[in-house]
Amino acid sequence: MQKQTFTRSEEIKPVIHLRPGRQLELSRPLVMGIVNVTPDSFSDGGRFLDADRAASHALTLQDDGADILDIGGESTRPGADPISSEEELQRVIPVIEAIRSDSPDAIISVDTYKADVARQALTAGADLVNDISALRFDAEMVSVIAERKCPLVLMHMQGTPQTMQQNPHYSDVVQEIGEFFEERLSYCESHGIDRARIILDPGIGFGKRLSDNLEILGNVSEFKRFGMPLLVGASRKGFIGMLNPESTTADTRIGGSLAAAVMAVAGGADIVRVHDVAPTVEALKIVQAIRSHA
Ligand code: 8Y4
Repeated sequence: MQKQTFTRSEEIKPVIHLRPGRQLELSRPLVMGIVNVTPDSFSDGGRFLDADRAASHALTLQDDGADILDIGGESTRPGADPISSEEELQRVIPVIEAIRSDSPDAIISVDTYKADVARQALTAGADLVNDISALRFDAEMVSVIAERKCPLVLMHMQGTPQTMQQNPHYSDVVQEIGEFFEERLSYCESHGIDRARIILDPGIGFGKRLSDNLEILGNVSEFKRFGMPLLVGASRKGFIGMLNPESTTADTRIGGSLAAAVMAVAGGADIVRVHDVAPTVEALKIVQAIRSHA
């Protein structure tokens, strides 16, 4: 049965503006592929080999259909230790440069909460900044984003990566994340960051219990009230392992990750951040076909 008489082309097609002449169209769910640039613990081939490996992984993810490549040098897994900005720069800058030279049209995001890293990554060719601290960990970050006029992912986290999983607690997790977004948006606005460049992210796994993660993924649509792009990252996270402890597929939690990505998109997520790009792209094509048929 036909539910609406107007055509889809009459609907507004939101976009995120990147540097002049480049934009991200949100007319279908987008896939952000995860590229970790961390030293290979099994060899001491050195930084060049680490960067080379990461850059070729990034290009594979792009071939697999990733719309955005998210390059990160510091692990933000629960309990992971921070690294210096010098160390982080030496890891991520060569990778961004290599991707940019091999693939001039790639859309590159830099996963960092450090202003120095964001600044130099943008100069090296990154298009947007993915800051898990939502501009709270480095006081200089807000001016980098305001000056460069680049898009920014504002992610919710309770605590810090070192402490966040020690005793997370909410009385209403969805409401509290919404209040956090309000506060961070007014901070951005008062520092000259245009709302049109901001992407909101509830931060699955960042200071959240299993029940909090399920509550968020079941209520993604609540965050649509901001009228802004939404990003959700659930890929391979701990809550999937809790629900599927015997998950085999090379320990990737792939089936669980696909289910979480599909549920997030069904709730209105515009971008999903994933490790397994090829199967996610396959799954989201079917989601999109079902939605446009409706
Ligand atoms: C296995 C591998 C298990 C990785 C867990 C993990 C998000 C993010 C991360 C997110 C945004 C992660 C940098 C955590 N998660 N950025 N970053 N949103 N915007 N853990 O959800 O992938 S790192």
